[in-house]
Amino acid sequence: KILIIGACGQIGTELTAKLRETYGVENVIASDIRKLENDVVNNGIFEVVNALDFNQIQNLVEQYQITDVYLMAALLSATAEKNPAFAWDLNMNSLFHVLNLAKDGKIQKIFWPSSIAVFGPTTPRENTPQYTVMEPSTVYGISKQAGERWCEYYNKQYGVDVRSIRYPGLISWSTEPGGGTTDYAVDIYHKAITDGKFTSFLSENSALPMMYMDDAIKATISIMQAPAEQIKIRSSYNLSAMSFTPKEVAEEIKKHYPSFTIDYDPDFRQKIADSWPASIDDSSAREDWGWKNDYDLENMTVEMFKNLKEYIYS
Ligand code: VAH
Repeated sequence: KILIIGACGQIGTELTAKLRETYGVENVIASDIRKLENDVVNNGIFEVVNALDFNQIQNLVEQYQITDVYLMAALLSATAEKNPAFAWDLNMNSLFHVLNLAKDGKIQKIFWPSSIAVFGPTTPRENTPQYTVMEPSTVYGISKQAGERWCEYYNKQYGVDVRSIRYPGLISWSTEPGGGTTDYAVDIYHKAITDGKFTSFLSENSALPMMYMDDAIKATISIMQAPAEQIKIRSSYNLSAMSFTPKEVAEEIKKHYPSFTIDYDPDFRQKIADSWPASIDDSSAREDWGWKNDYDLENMTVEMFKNLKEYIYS
């Protein structure tokens, strides 16, 4: 049985739907601090849980005889800069709670999301390798970097089966991002349909690694399904699909909406973006557990507009 913590978030929402489809509604317990009126809450088992409350999590694990936990509760990069102490508390202590449950033999397997934010201004920016300089300069990046170290430590010292991916910016038509630096790349598709124009909070040539949500969910489930011996890296795997700038995604959008226009008004998030890689080398994930992306900028853009028009703006 599976427990998802942070099931109502940007990734959690789509992950919950896919896990229910894959393993059966009765085998997936969704939880979040908020009980929203949405599919996560209405289409299966849902519990309110605070990811910082160890006893609440432990009780759920015992009540439902949970084996696998997906810990998706976190503060993202832009929000974390505004609330460093809380970001550190939430991002680290929720991880310790789950790692300790596994150490005590109460659960078997953990998925924990890391991010390209573990890299920093001193990291080689192009085709960033799996192993390289890592000096993150954001609170979010520091928490993800520290979390990776703890995951590897619990694996090596206590045999905890924890698996992790360094997600790039994620783009979905059905879920909204919640306070990240890559959020513009979702908003731009909505604004292309509703306004025909968009103001980007990143400058025109800010290249960042990105991925369509379907690929991210596929990677998450596939790393969890792989035999344990294939998961050779127990900190976190680089994962990549595409890389683009605001200008490049705008050009792609113009193929569908020729009159679409973009302008640029960078804010504090520009500095965060400038500290991150522009593109990622994910050959370890491809070799170790067979990762392969289905979407690039072109076919993602087709899917985004098709689904947004059919389901959101119909
Ligand atoms: C953020 N989307 O912008 C997240 C992500 C690639 C960065 O972790 O904070």
